[in-house]
Amino acid sequence: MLKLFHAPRSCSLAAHIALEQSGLDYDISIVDFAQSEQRQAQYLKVNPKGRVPALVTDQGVLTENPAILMYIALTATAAKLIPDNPFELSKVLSINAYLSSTVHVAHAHGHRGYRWADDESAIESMSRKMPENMAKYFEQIENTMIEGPWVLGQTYSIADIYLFTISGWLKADGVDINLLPKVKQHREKVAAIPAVKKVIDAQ
Ligand SMILES: N[C@@H](CCC(=O)N[C@@H](CS)C(=O)NCC(=O)O)C(=O)O
Repeated sequence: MLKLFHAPRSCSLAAHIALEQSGLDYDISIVDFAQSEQRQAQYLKVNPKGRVPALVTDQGVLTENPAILMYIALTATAAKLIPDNPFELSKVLSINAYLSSTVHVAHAHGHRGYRWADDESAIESMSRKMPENMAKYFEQIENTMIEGPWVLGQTYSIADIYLFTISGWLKADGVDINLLPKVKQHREKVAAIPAVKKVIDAQ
């Protein structure tokens, strides 16, 4: 059985939703950030990066959201979480790479600037710029990445799951979602999916 190492309200929500929608058998193991469990030896044996998500499979451990989401989608073909068409599938990868490498990193500058700098004023400066960067990147998403109603138009995919997860941080990041009508509508539509509701309620 698959086992997801997950921290509530973190980016590992995406893998939790994908697992719930996949129909695969899975188990959740909570990593308690309040106790810094992600940095303790027991968890570092699972994921030496000290981050969630980590997905334990019968072939080994997978880390990184885009890889985990793709694994779930490719394993649970009946759930149709990725398109068959190569161009459309590559668009899913493109959006998920953008979310992971650009948007998530910009968000992390808000509270985890110590990853990139030691200097207090540099950390403070990164944190100050975070809302502006998140607003800029989400404007790109609003204008170029949501065909509507789903990211790929009529085809729901793991790009919707990942976008939903990261757009859930906008309020706390100081970005007004009302200025992003497509993103807002997308959030509402994903949130209404019963499997998503179930996962959110469980958080
Ligand atoms: N590139 C990684 C980022 C994972 C990541 O940064 N996860 C955060 C939660 S959203 C984390 O585990 N933070 C714990 C920490 O920094 O100590 C991915 O997409 O999976």
